[in-house]
Amino acid sequence: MSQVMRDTGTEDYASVKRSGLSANPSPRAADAPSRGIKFPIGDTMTKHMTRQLLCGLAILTLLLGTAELRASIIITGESVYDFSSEYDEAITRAAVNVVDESGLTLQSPDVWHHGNDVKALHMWLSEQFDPTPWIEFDLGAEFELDEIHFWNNNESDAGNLRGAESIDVYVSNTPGTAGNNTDDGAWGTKIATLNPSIGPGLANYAGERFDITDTTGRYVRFDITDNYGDTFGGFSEVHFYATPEPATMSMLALGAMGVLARRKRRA
Ligand SMILES: [Ca+2]
Ligand SMILES: [Ca+2]
Repeated sequence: MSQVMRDTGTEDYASVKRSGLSANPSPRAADAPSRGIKFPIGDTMTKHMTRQLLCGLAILTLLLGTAELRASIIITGESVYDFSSEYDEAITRAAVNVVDESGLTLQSPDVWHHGNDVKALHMWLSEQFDPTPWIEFDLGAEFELDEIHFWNNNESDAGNLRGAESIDVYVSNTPGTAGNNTDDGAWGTKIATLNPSIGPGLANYAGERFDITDTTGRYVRFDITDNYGDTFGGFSEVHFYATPEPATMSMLALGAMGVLARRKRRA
C-alpha cells in the first residue's frame, strides 16, 4: 500500500469518527483512482488488521474442521446380550431384529430408512403381557456413548401402538444379572430417558436421533417403561454412536496449539 493511500485512509478514518458516521466509503475515497481491492471502510484497512483478519479466519477454519471431525462415529459390533421376552420364535419376531440391520436401507451417508413390511423378520416383539420389555446390548468393547438413533415399532396397521413411548437407558461396564427383570443396581447408571415418537407405519421411516450425556461403558440396557397402548412391546432397530477416540482429539488439540503458537511468534 502506498504512502498516499495510508495518509488518505488516516484522514478519512478521523473524519468518519468525528462525524459519527458508520464505515461507509467517504466521497473522497470513492473519487480516488482505483488501486486494486478496496475494503468497506475505505483505505483504513492496515496490514496489521489484514493479518488479524486472516489469523481469525484460519482459527475459525481450524475450529470448524475440528467440529466436523468431532462428529460421533457409528458403532457396528453391537449384539443383543439379554432381553425379557420375545414373541413366538416360529415367526421370528426376535430381539436380534433390532441390531442386525433387518428392514433398513441406506439412503445417503448416515441416513437409513426402516421398512414397514416383513415385520416378522425386521422388528422385535415381546411376548404378550410383557408390554414394557427390556433389552440389553453388548457394544463389543468399551465406548464413550454419544448418541442413539432409534426406530420404533413400524407396523403399518395398529401394531405401531406396540412401540415404546418411554425408555430408560442404562450404561455399565459389566453386564446385568442374566434374566433379571428389574433394576437391582446391576444395570449400571441411568443416563437418559428417551421419549420416541410413535412409528409412522410407513416404508420410509427415518427414525429419530437422540443426543445423550456422553457416558463410557460396554453394556447398554433399554428399560421400556411405557408403550403407546398395546399388550405387546418392542421396536424396529437401534444404532449407537460414540465420540471419537480421545487420542485423536488430543492430537487435534496439540495441532491447534502449535498453529496458534506459530501465529503468536510471527505477530
Ligand atoms: Ca430391524
Ligand atoms: Ca452426546
